[in-house]
Amino acid sequence: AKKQTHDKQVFDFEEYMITKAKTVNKALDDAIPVQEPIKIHEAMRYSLLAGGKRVRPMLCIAACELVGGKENVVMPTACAVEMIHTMSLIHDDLPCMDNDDLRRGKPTSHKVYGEDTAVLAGDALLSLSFEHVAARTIGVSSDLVVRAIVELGNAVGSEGLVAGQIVDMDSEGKLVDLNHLEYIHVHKTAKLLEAAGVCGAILGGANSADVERVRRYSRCIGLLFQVVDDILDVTKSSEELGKTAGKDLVTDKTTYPKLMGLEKARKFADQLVAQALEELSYFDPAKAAPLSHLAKYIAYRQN
Ligand code: GRG
Repeated sequence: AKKQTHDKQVFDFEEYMITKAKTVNKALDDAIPVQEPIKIHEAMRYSLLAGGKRVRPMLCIAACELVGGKENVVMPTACAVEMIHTMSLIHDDLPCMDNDDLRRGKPTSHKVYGEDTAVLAGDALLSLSFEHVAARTIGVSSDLVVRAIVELGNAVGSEGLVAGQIVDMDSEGKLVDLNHLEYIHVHKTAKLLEAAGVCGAILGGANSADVERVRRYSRCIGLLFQVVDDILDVTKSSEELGKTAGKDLVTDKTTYPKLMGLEKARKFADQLVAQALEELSYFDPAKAAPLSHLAKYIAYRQN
C-alpha cells in the first residue's frame, strides 16, 4: 500500500462530490418555490432539478473554500452558475438549435412543456440567476458581489457562451482548424467553468494573484473537459463498432482526435491537467485537494 505523507492526506473525492451535490440540490430546490404561474416555475424546476453532476457549483464552492471563504457566502452564486448552465442546455436542445429529445436522461423541456414555455423557462432561469446573486449573497461587501456579477455576465453573453454557440452553429458541416475548435470549446464550455471558479475565489476574499490562478486553473479544466469528451467519443465509438457506429464517426463534427490524432489528443489532455495542477501548487495542498481531484476526475473519467 502507498504510504501517506503528511502533505498527501487521504481525501475522499467521491464523498466530497456527493456531499456538495446534496447541499447544492437543496439550495436549488429552495431557490425556486412552486408558485403562480405554476407552469413556468414547474418548467424551471423540471430542468434545474433533473440531476446534473453539479460540477460548476462544486468548483465555485471549492474555489471559495480554497482561499478561506465560507460555503454559505458563495452558495447563491454557486446556484446561479447552475441556473445559467441549465438554461443554456434548455436552449441548446430546442428544435432551432440542436433539436434534442433527451437531456440528463429525461425528455427535454420543449418535449414536455412545448417550445414556447421552454424558451421562457430558460429566460426566467437566466434572469433569476443574476437576481439571486445580487439579492441573496450575504456576509461580503457589495463590491465583491458586483465583481462576481460582472464575471458571470461576461461568461454568458456575446463574449462567452453565446459567442461559442454562434461560432459553433456557423461551423456546422465544416472541418475547422485547431484554433477555431479551441475558440468554440473555450467559449461554450470553459467560460462558465472559469466564471464559477473566479466568482468563488472573489467571494472568498482572494487577492488578485490568487483570483488569476483560479482563473487559469478553471480555464484549463474547462478545455480539458472537452478534449476528454472528444477522446471518449472516439474510444467509445470504436468499442461500439460492429453494434452501431459511434456518433463521432458518422458526423462531420470536428474533434481533437480528428485534427491531431488520438495519441496527441491524449498528450494535450495530460498537458492541461499538469497546467491545472501547477496553478494549484501555490496553495496549501490540503485546501487544494478538492480542486486537484476535480482536475484528475475530469481527465481520467471513463464516460
Ligand atoms: C447562455 C443566454 C445563453 C444562451 C444559450 C445554447 C447556448 C446559448 C449555449 C450552448 C452552451 C452549451 C450547450 C455548452 C455545452 C456545455 C457542456 C459541456 C455541457 C455538459 O455539461 P455537464 O457534463 O452536464 O456538466 P450535467 O448534465 O452533468 O450538468
